[in-house]
Formats: sequence, structure tokens, C-alpha cells
Amino acid sequence: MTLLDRTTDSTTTPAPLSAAAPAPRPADVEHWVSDLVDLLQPDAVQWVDGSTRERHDLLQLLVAAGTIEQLNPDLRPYSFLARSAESDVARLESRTFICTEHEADAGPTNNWREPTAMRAELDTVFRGAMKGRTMYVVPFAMGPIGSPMARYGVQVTDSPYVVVSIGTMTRMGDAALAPISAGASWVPAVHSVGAPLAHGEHDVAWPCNDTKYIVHYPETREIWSFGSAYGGNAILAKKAYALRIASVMARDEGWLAEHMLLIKVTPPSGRAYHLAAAFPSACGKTNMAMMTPSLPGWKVETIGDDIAWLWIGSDGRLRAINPEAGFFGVAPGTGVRTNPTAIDSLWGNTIFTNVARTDDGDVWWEGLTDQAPAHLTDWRGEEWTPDAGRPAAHPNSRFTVSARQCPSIAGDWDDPEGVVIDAIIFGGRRASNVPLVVEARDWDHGVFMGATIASEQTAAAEGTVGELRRDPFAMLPFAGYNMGDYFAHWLDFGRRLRRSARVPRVFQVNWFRKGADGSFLWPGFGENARVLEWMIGRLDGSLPASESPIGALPTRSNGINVDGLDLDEEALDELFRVDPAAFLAEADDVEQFFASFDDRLPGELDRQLELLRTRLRAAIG
Ligand code: GTP
Ligand code: SPV
Ligand code: MN
Repeated sequence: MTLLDRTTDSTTTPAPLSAAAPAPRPADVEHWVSDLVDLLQPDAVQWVDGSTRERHDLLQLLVAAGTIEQLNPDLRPYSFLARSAESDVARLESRTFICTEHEADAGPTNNWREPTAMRAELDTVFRGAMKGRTMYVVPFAMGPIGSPMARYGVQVTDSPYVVVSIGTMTRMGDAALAPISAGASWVPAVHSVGAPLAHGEHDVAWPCNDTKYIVHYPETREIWSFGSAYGGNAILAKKAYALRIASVMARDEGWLAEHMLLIKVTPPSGRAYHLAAAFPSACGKTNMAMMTPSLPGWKVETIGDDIAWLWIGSDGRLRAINPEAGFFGVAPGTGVRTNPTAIDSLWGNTIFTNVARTDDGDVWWEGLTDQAPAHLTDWRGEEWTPDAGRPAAHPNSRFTVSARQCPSIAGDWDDPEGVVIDAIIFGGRRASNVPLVVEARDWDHGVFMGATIASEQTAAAEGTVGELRRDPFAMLPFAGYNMGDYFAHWLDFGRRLRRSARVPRVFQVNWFRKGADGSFLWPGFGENARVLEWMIGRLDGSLPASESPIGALPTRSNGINVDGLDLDEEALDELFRVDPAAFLAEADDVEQFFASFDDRLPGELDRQLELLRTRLRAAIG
């Protein structure tokens, strides 16, 4: 498959496409768009319909503009490589703002700005920002259209790369506009790369601006993003809406919007379990979501890899949907040995961003194969050989692919009623202290576990990679309100669950504990199925546990199945070692962290901290 030959004069002033049967345009959306035209001053406006033809045209436009290049169609059909500007490679937490009337409502973990002041500032920033460009109007749905849990939005953007990305990550176009026309409420999201073009000015391959803003007004449910075309900064349906704004909707409406993968696990017994797991960015969600279990007879199917919306169904059970429709996954480390399902998903129809290109026009990144090709073009577009002394792919390089292409996608992944959740898992990247798996004593203790997760920073956002920080519920960059109130919401949610059918169990995992030589103690990936086996043994009551001060651990004699693993006794001991002194030191750190929430910290979490300390002191004797 190759691109059709097409003249490129449309790159500067594309004419609006005429859809065969355009969806009715809701008056309130039209009105908003017309106000934005006044502010942003685009050369043209194009309402996105979500058709395959439209996507094809946009991809051609992007190729002509040099933003993406087509990969070798014999090796990677209908797939493209984008190289971003060097300054636009990850989420920018320092430029992410939560604007609430009162600072305390954003809380100590968010960058707060006063809304009126921010609006005035943004008015200047956005004025004329789309000059010389087309403004795309992009209706989208989060969740299966028509689901009681589905929520809608409209993003305007001047980046065709962002439009095609939204097209993969959400249900986009006329299908999403229909419920909005029928009266469904929608969240407005404004996005500009912030690079207006003067008349006749030649565009760059990756337009963006050194000044960036990712701004949220949770009280009026609006999103404004400027200066970046990268991932979570620009695909506003994802982190900005489905987590930051949705977490506020969820607080107000009594549900949960979480940074969680969703899987269906079927043991040889045949009874299926659904699990939700929250790990911070680049800490293993996509890999767990697509796990190929190493245990014979076990099956893991994918429902979601990044975001889950959870609620209590009319049957009283905890239910969840994946509001997204695609995967924006970390490329490095994704290989045939670690994640064959992802590799299969990426056979074609995929956009890769900031990976390396092979000489025959395919992609490569660290970890795709054990041995690097002898020559590559790196993510910056420079010559690369294995002795270059730098990675060929950016550590936060990504693939964007439709969920439909995932061979392990579960039959019920887009069930409008969601799936019933049997257990919740929290995790992080911890070289020391935290055992491979531990079970919470009850829901409230589980909330304490989630609230105190710490993880080493990754390349998914700016900052020092490897630095340990608290990342409660893996939501530090994504909670749209005061994290103390968020903890209280989780506790309250548990109280409501207790009144209903069954409260899910809560576990904590850590795939990343290291031995004295600095290497990972646990093989991870498909072998994590052994941890799932233990959890399910706990759920169905078939496996015992041994109490520890931090929660229930697998017993030595009837614990994690390590048959066939190349794991010595010493490593196994270290994987489960709980050092009370080290945890007491951590408790002091947690106390400080909790103190930052002042009177917004629920008393129950203070109580949990004191209970933990009492158990730890008793263990020291
Ligand atoms: P976001 O998309 O940023 O939210 O990331 P994610 O949580 O989906 O992380 P992902 O699964 O993409 O994994 C990030 C990195 O961790 C990749 O380089 C993986 O290869 C690596 N990783 C994932 N699971 C494991 C594991 O079990 N063990 C080890 N050692 N590494 C893992
Ligand atoms: C993350 O950083 O958690 C991601 C990637 O999933 S992004 O969409 O850029 O936020
Ligand atoms: Mn994520």
C-alpha cells in the first residue's frame, strides 16, 4: 500500500472536506467554534468526521509537511514515523495547571493558578495562535458511545498529527457528535501548537512553541493547551479529560477516574477474573495489560492499558470501562520476548513517534531485538551505530495503535456496562524495600497503600529519571483536585461498596526490586502471571498468606509458584524481605507527605499510618 500521489498546495490552506452526510452540528458547539475563530484566527476550519478517507488525507498532508514519513509498506503497512522537536518529547508537569477559585481545591500536589488571571494570560497567548493554519474541530467520545459511563468532548486543534492521534485513541468524529447533538454534555478542549505562520512562511516539520501550557479549569470543565503536540500534552481526551477533568466529575458524581490498566484473567479452572492496576507512567501498565502468561493454561486478555473509569453498578458491584480506544505505548523495552502481543499489534496502521528507523524503512528501539542493527537513523534524524553511546530511540518514544489491532483484546473490552472488578492493584518502580506482592488487610488499608505509593521517575515526564517520589494512586500528575479530598473520596467509595455486594481485594506489587548487583531480582513480564496466580488464589480462598507489618505476604511453603524459574533462594528471600526499620523510615516520609494536605487529609489515613508504625515497632521488638 502506498500513498496516492497528491499535490501539496493543500498543506498551507486545505479546503474544508465535504462529508457525504455531515452530522448535524450542535448550535452550542458551533457558537463555541465561532468564538474560537475570532480568538485563534485560523485560515480555515475543518470539522472532523472520523472517516477512513479523512484520516488518509490527513496522513498525506502530514507526509507532505514532513511531520511524518511513511515506513516501508512491505515491512510495516500503512505506518508512519514522526520525529518531534527535541524539546517536545514528554508530558510537562511543571507547565500543567489546575485553576480553581480557591488554591486549596487544587491542593498541594498541583500547580495552581487563579482562573481569572490565567484566562487573561491565555487570552494573550492564544490570540492569533492559529494564523496560517487550519483549525480542526474534533468531536470525541470517551467510553463506548451510548454507554451510561460514556462522556463526550470537542477538541479544536491546529495539528493534523494530533487529529490522527485522537482518531486512534478515542471514538472520534460524527459518531461522537451525534449524542452531543442529542443533548449530551461535552467538555470543550482548545489546543494549539502555538506556531502561527505569517503569509507565505514555510512551516517546520514539528511546529511547537518553547512556551507551553496545559491548563485545566475543573470547576467549569474546560481544557486549554498551548505549545506542544506531544501525547498527553496534546491529545486532550486522554490525561487532561479522562483523568484530570474526569476525576472531578467522578468526585461529584460518585465514581472513580483512574490511571489504571484493565485485564481479564482466566486461570485453567475457567472462571474469569477482572483486575484493575494503577502504576505510574512507564511502570508497566501496557505490558501487564498485554501479558502473555508464562503459566500453562492461563490466559490474560486486554481491556485497557492506561485509564479506567470505575463505578458501582446497579447490581452493587464495582464495574469498570476503558474510556479509550487505542494505545499510546512506550516503545523502548517492548520486544518479542517481553511483550509479543504489543509487537503483533504493531504490524501496521501504526504511528511511531521518536523511535529510530532502519535502513530498509522499518522501526527500531532499544529492547525491540537483543542486538541493535548495524546502522540506524536515530530519533533526531541522525546517523546511528551501536557504538554511538546514546540511545537510538528516545526513552519516551511511543507507538499509537488502535485497540482493535491487539490480538489479546477481550471480547467484553467495549461492553457499555463494563466489567466487574475482582481486585485492585497498586504498583510502582522501587529498587528496594517494597516486596514483589503484598495484600492489603482491607479496603481502607488498601487506600493507605495507594496513597503512599512511591516510584522512581521515568522519561514519561520531565524531571530526573530514577528519583524517588510519592505518586499516590499513580495519579500525582493526573488528579484534577486536592489529593487529600481524592483520598477521602476513595475511602467513601469503599464505605459505599461495603454496603453493596462485595468489596474487591487490594494488592500492591513491585516488579522492579533490585539485587546487590543492581539487576532486577524478578524476571517480570509474562512471569508476572505467577503473581496473578497468587492473587487469584487469595481471591478464591485457596492460598494462605503470612501476616507482615505491611500486609499479607505469600507463605514460604505455599506461596508464589516459582517452578521452572531460574531464581535462587537468596533472590526469593530478597524479593519478599520486609525490613521494619526501613519501613519506619518510610513512615516518617509518609508523615511529612501527609502533613502537606493539612486538614484535607482524612483522619483514617493518619490512623492507618499509626497502625502501621505500631505493627512495625512490634516486629522490631
Ligand atoms: P505509560 O504509558 O507511560 O502510562 O506507561 P506504562 O505504565 O504503560 O508502562 P509500560 O508497560 O509501557 O512499561 C514501561 C517500561 O517498563 C518498558 O520499558 C517496559 O519494558 C518496562 N517493564 C514493563 N513491565 C516490566 C516488568 O515486569 N519488569 C521489568 N523489568 N520491566 C518492565
Ligand atoms: C503517561 O505519561 O502516563 C502516558 C503517556 O500514558 S501521555 O499520554 O503522554 O501522558
Ligand atoms: Mn499513562
